[in-house]
Amino acid sequence: MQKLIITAALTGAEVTRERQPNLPITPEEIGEAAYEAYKAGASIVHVHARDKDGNPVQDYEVYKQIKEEIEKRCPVIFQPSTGGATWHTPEERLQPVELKPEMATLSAGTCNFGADVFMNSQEYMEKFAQKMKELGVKPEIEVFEKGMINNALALAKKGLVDTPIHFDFVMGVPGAITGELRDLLYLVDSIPSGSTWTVAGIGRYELPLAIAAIMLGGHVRVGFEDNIYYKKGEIATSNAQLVERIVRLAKELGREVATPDEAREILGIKK
Ligand code: KMH
Ligand code: ZN
Repeated sequence: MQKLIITAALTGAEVTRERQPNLPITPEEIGEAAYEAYKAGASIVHVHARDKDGNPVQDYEVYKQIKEEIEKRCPVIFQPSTGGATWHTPEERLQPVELKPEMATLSAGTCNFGADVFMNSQEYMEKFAQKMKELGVKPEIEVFEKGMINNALALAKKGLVDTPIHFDFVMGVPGAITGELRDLLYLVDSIPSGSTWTVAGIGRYELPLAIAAIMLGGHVRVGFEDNIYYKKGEIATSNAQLVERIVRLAKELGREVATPDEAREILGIKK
């Protein structure tokens, strides 16, 4: 089995300081959280930018500062979001890709997202994929529903996404696929062999899906974007605390944890 790639989704676009007092918001705080997560065992950090008031933004300049704050601290893979928040325009969402990060997310379809709709038309999926290909950015295909796998395969067929594809199954967003084990098995069974996949279980789904991914040969995403609790009723103290638990579980289950360079090799990212 491949070594386990752990992604820390540090901030997200939706969680507030009111709900999670330890949420990193400024570029310095995100840089420090990335370093702590890296020391704990994360090889990728998935990042959303915020302004000074904590509002989600997709500004090139803020992502540039975050990238610098991370890179001066550690060699973890920087993976900015092109999903942003549901109200961001596609043009805003694409801005961090101009930084030529090693990776970026690429959402592969439209779905309900709580009370909102997360819009990803075919036109814009193709534009995002084209831009990432041009700039040599490895896409992580975000899958919120099974049909999004088909959309990603269509992008690959058109030559806009290279194979093997790396998928992230985001499971448990209200309005999209739930995070039951049967849902995960269905998604894993639906991707071409040779693909890589990680799972981001939302809220209470985070831990059971992570354990399943460790056992099935997938990879794991944890962090405040997806889940703010360590356990029921107990707020997590840091993103690193959530990463540490995955490292402990992986050791118990006999799965080695990948360094950032090992993750690059598994994902086919040239440094
Ligand atoms: N915040 C969500 C609407 C991504 O980062 O690529 C979209 C999202 C996906 O978080
Ligand atoms: Zn995200």
